[in-house]
Amino acid sequence: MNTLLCAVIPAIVVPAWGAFAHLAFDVRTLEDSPFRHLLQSTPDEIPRMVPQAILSLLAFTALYLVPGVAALDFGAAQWIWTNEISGGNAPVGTRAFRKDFTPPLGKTPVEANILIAVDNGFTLYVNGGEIGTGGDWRYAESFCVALRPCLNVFAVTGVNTGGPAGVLATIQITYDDGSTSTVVSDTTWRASTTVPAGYEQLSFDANRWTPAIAQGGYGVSPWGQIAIPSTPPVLSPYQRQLDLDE
Ligand SMILES: [Ca+2]
Repeated sequence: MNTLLCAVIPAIVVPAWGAFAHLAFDVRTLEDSPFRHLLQSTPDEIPRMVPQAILSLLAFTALYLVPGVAALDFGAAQWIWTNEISGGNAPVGTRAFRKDFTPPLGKTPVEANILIAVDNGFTLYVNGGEIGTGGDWRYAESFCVALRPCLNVFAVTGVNTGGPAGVLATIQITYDDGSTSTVVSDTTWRASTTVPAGYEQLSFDANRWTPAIAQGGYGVSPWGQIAIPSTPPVLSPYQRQLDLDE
Protein backbone atom coordinates (compact mmCIF):
# COMPACT_ATOMS: atom_id res chain seq x y z
CA MET A 1 0.00 0.00 0.00
CA ASN A 2 2.81 2.37 0.96
CA THR A 3 4.54 1.59 -2.32
CA LEU A 4 1.35 2.44 -4.20
CA LEU A 5 1.01 5.74 -2.37
CA CYS A 6 4.65 6.58 -3.08
CA ALA A 7 3.92 6.17 -6.79
CA VAL A 8 0.48 7.80 -6.91
CA ILE A 9 1.09 10.87 -4.76
CA PRO A 10 4.06 12.18 -6.77
CA ALA A 11 2.12 11.43 -9.98
CA ILE A 12 -0.60 13.81 -8.78
CA VAL A 13 1.41 16.36 -6.83
CA VAL A 14 4.23 16.99 -9.33
CA PRO A 15 2.09 17.96 -12.35
CA ALA A 16 -0.32 19.82 -10.08
CA TRP A 17 2.53 21.86 -8.68
CA GLY A 18 3.84 22.41 -12.20
CA ALA A 19 0.49 23.83 -13.26
CA PHE A 20 0.31 25.98 -10.14
CA ALA A 21 3.85 27.26 -10.61
CA HIS A 22 3.12 28.08 -14.23
CA LEU A 23 0.09 30.06 -13.17
CA ALA A 24 1.83 31.76 -10.30
CA PHE A 25 4.52 33.09 -12.62
CA ASP A 26 2.10 33.98 -15.39
CA VAL A 27 -0.69 35.65 -13.46
CA ARG A 28 -0.36 38.90 -15.36
CA THR A 29 -1.83 37.11 -18.39
CA LEU A 30 -4.60 35.54 -16.31
CA GLU A 31 -6.35 38.57 -14.96
CA ASP A 32 -9.31 36.64 -13.60
CA SER A 33 -7.46 33.65 -12.24
CA PRO A 34 -8.44 32.70 -8.69
CA PHE A 35 -4.74 32.14 -8.09
CA ARG A 36 -4.17 35.84 -8.58
CA HIS A 37 -6.67 36.58 -5.87
CA LEU A 38 -5.20 33.88 -3.65
CA LEU A 39 -1.69 35.23 -4.12
CA GLN A 40 -2.87 38.74 -3.33
CA SER A 41 -5.23 37.83 -0.48
CA THR A 42 -4.65 38.71 3.14
CA PRO A 43 -4.04 35.86 5.64
CA ASP A 44 -7.63 35.92 6.95
CA GLU A 45 -8.99 35.61 3.41
CA ILE A 46 -6.96 32.52 2.51
CA PRO A 47 -9.33 29.88 4.03
CA ARG A 48 -12.14 31.26 1.89
CA MET A 49 -10.03 31.38 -1.28
CA VAL A 50 -8.36 27.96 -1.00
CA PRO A 51 -11.30 25.76 -2.17
CA GLN A 52 -11.74 27.89 -5.29
CA ALA A 53 -8.02 27.78 -5.97
CA ILE A 54 -7.94 23.98 -5.56
CA LEU A 55 -10.74 23.58 -8.12
CA SER A 56 -8.84 25.76 -10.58
CA LEU A 57 -5.65 23.85 -9.87
CA LEU A 58 -7.39 20.57 -10.74
CA ALA A 59 -8.82 22.06 -13.93
CA PHE A 60 -5.49 23.43 -15.10
CA THR A 61 -3.69 20.22 -14.12
CA ALA A 62 -6.14 18.28 -16.32
CA LEU A 63 -5.42 20.72 -19.14
CA TYR A 64 -1.68 20.29 -18.85
CA LEU A 65 -1.95 16.49 -18.66
CA VAL A 66 -3.80 16.29 -22.01
CA PRO A 67 -1.03 16.09 -24.65
CA GLY A 68 -0.98 18.81 -27.25
CA VAL A 69 -3.81 20.96 -25.86
CA ALA A 70 -1.73 24.11 -25.50
CA ALA A 71 0.99 23.26 -28.02
CA LEU A 72 1.49 24.97 -31.34
CA ASP A 73 1.36 22.76 -34.39
CA PHE A 74 1.64 22.98 -38.16
CA GLY A 75 -1.92 21.75 -38.77
CA ALA A 76 -3.06 24.66 -40.97
CA ALA A 77 0.33 25.64 -42.42
CA GLN A 78 1.35 25.23 -46.07
CA TRP A 79 4.80 24.46 -47.45
CA ILE A 80 5.56 27.58 -49.47
CA TRP A 81 8.38 28.68 -51.75
CA THR A 82 8.94 30.91 -54.75
CA ASN A 83 7.34 30.19 -58.14
CA GLU A 84 10.52 28.38 -59.24
CA ILE A 85 9.36 24.90 -58.21
CA SER A 86 9.66 22.42 -61.07
CA GLY A 87 9.04 18.71 -60.71
CA GLY A 88 8.98 19.13 -56.96
CA ASN A 89 12.46 20.65 -56.89
CA ALA A 90 13.76 24.18 -56.55
CA PRO A 91 17.02 25.80 -57.63
CA VAL A 92 19.88 25.79 -55.17
CA GLY A 93 20.12 29.21 -53.56
CA THR A 94 18.77 31.75 -51.10
CA ARG A 95 15.27 33.21 -51.29
CA ALA A 96 13.28 35.77 -49.28
CA PHE A 97 9.77 35.50 -47.81
CA ARG A 98 7.69 38.06 -45.96
CA LYS A 99 4.40 38.23 -44.11
CA ASP A 100 3.19 41.69 -43.14
CA PHE A 101 0.70 41.34 -40.33
CA THR A 102 -1.74 44.08 -39.40
CA PRO A 103 -4.03 43.23 -36.45
CA PRO A 104 -7.82 43.34 -36.67
CA LEU A 105 -9.40 46.64 -35.72
CA GLY A 106 -9.40 47.10 -31.95
CA LYS A 107 -6.81 44.39 -31.31
CA THR A 108 -3.32 45.12 -29.97
CA PRO A 109 -0.66 42.43 -30.50
CA VAL A 110 1.62 41.70 -27.56
CA GLU A 111 3.68 38.67 -28.46
CA ALA A 112 4.12 35.88 -30.98
CA ASN A 113 4.98 32.22 -30.54
CA ILE A 114 6.56 31.05 -33.77
CA LEU A 115 7.01 27.48 -34.97
CA ILE A 116 9.06 27.14 -38.16
CA ALA A 117 10.81 24.55 -40.32
CA VAL A 118 12.55 25.25 -43.63
CA ASP A 119 14.01 22.93 -46.27
CA ASN A 120 16.97 23.33 -46.01
CA GLY A 121 17.70 26.21 -43.66
CA PHE A 122 16.54 29.65 -42.57
CA THR A 123 17.13 32.88 -40.78
CA LEU A 124 14.00 34.34 -39.15
CA TYR A 125 13.46 38.05 -38.58
CA VAL A 126 10.66 39.88 -36.81
CA ASN A 127 10.35 43.62 -37.39
CA GLY A 128 13.91 43.73 -38.72
CA GLY A 129 15.56 41.93 -35.81
CA GLU A 130 17.16 38.52 -36.26
CA ILE A 131 15.29 36.03 -34.12
CA GLY A 132 16.97 32.73 -34.91
CA THR A 133 18.17 30.21 -37.43
CA GLY A 134 17.65 26.58 -38.35
CA GLY A 135 19.41 24.12 -40.59
CA ASP A 136 17.42 20.88 -40.60
CA TRP A 137 13.82 20.85 -41.86
CA ARG A 138 13.10 17.59 -40.01
CA TYR A 139 13.20 19.50 -36.71
CA ALA A 140 11.09 22.60 -36.15
CA GLU A 141 12.41 25.54 -34.17
CA SER A 142 10.23 27.69 -31.92
CA PHE A 143 10.67 31.27 -30.77
CA CYS A 144 8.86 33.74 -28.52
CA VAL A 145 8.94 37.38 -29.61
CA ALA A 146 7.37 40.63 -28.37
CA LEU A 147 5.35 42.41 -31.03
CA ARG A 148 4.58 46.00 -31.93
CA PRO A 149 1.05 47.27 -31.32
CA CYS A 150 0.28 47.71 -35.02
CA LEU A 151 2.13 46.45 -38.13
CA ASN A 152 4.48 43.50 -37.59
CA VAL A 153 6.74 41.99 -40.24
CA PHE A 154 7.78 38.34 -40.24
CA ALA A 155 10.59 37.66 -42.69
CA VAL A 156 12.37 34.45 -43.57
CA THR A 157 15.56 34.03 -45.57
CA GLY A 158 15.33 30.48 -46.86
CA VAL A 159 18.23 28.45 -48.22
CA ASN A 160 17.87 25.45 -50.50
CA THR A 161 20.92 23.21 -50.87
CA GLY A 162 19.22 20.96 -53.42
CA GLY A 163 16.02 19.11 -54.30
CA PRO A 164 12.72 20.27 -52.79
CA ALA A 165 12.51 23.55 -50.89
CA GLY A 166 9.88 24.93 -48.58
CA VAL A 167 9.01 27.19 -45.66
CA LEU A 168 6.51 25.91 -43.09
CA ALA A 169 5.44 28.25 -40.27
CA THR A 170 2.76 28.75 -37.65
CA ILE A 171 2.70 32.04 -35.74
CA GLN A 172 0.37 32.41 -32.79
CA ILE A 173 -0.35 36.07 -32.04
CA THR A 174 -1.43 36.98 -28.51
CA TYR A 175 -3.31 40.26 -27.98
CA ASP A 176 -3.40 42.46 -24.91
CA ASP A 177 -6.90 41.20 -24.07
CA GLY A 178 -5.56 37.63 -23.82
CA SER A 179 -7.15 36.46 -27.06
CA THR A 180 -5.09 34.86 -29.83
CA SER A 181 -5.10 34.39 -33.57
CA THR A 182 -2.91 32.33 -35.83
CA VAL A 183 -0.89 33.22 -38.92
CA VAL A 184 0.39 30.36 -41.07
CA SER A 185 2.63 30.11 -44.10
CA ASP A 186 0.38 30.28 -47.17
CA THR A 187 -0.09 32.16 -50.42
CA THR A 188 -0.68 35.44 -48.56
CA TRP A 189 3.09 35.49 -47.91
CA ARG A 190 5.26 37.30 -50.43
CA ALA A 191 8.27 35.64 -52.05
CA SER A 192 11.33 36.92 -53.86
CA THR A 193 13.96 35.09 -55.91
CA THR A 194 16.50 37.63 -54.72
CA VAL A 195 17.26 38.78 -51.18
CA PRO A 196 17.33 42.59 -51.26
CA ALA A 197 19.34 44.32 -48.54
CA GLY A 198 17.06 45.34 -45.71
CA TYR A 199 14.07 43.36 -46.98
CA GLU A 200 13.37 42.23 -43.40
CA GLN A 201 12.88 45.80 -42.17
CA LEU A 202 9.50 47.40 -41.47
CA SER A 203 10.27 50.19 -43.94
CA PHE A 204 10.78 47.79 -46.86
CA ASP A 205 7.88 47.54 -49.31
CA ALA A 206 7.37 43.96 -50.50
CA ASN A 207 4.05 44.60 -52.20
CA ARG A 208 5.62 44.15 -55.62
CA TRP A 209 6.86 40.69 -54.75
CA THR A 210 4.85 37.77 -56.09
CA PRO A 211 2.67 35.64 -53.79
CA ALA A 212 4.38 32.55 -52.44
CA ILE A 213 3.49 29.23 -54.06
CA ALA A 214 1.84 26.61 -51.84
CA GLN A 215 3.11 23.05 -52.30
CA GLY A 216 0.66 21.36 -49.95
CA GLY A 217 -0.22 21.30 -46.29
CA TYR A 218 1.69 19.93 -43.35
CA GLY A 219 2.34 16.20 -43.76
CA VAL A 220 2.58 16.31 -47.55
CA SER A 221 5.37 14.38 -49.31
CA PRO A 222 8.36 14.56 -49.33
CA TRP A 223 8.48 16.18 -45.89
CA GLY A 224 5.90 14.24 -43.90
CA GLN A 225 5.87 14.78 -40.15
CA ILE A 226 8.19 17.33 -38.54
CA ALA A 227 9.60 16.97 -35.03
CA ILE A 228 8.17 19.74 -32.86
CA PRO A 229 10.25 20.84 -29.87
CA SER A 230 8.80 19.95 -26.49
CA THR A 231 10.88 22.60 -24.75
CA PRO A 232 9.58 26.19 -24.33
CA PRO A 233 10.18 28.61 -27.22
CA VAL A 234 13.63 30.13 -27.46
CA LEU A 235 13.93 33.76 -26.40
CA SER A 236 16.21 35.26 -29.03
CA PRO A 237 19.24 37.49 -28.30
CA TYR A 238 17.35 40.23 -30.17
CA GLN A 239 14.41 39.77 -27.84
CA ARG A 240 16.65 39.80 -24.77
CA GLN A 241 18.08 43.10 -25.90
CA LEU A 242 14.56 44.50 -26.36
CA ASP A 243 13.74 43.41 -22.82
CA LEU A 244 16.89 45.06 -21.48
CA ASP A 245 16.02 48.29 -23.28
CA GLU A 246 12.57 48.51 -21.70
CA1 LIG B 1 16.20 21.06 -50.26
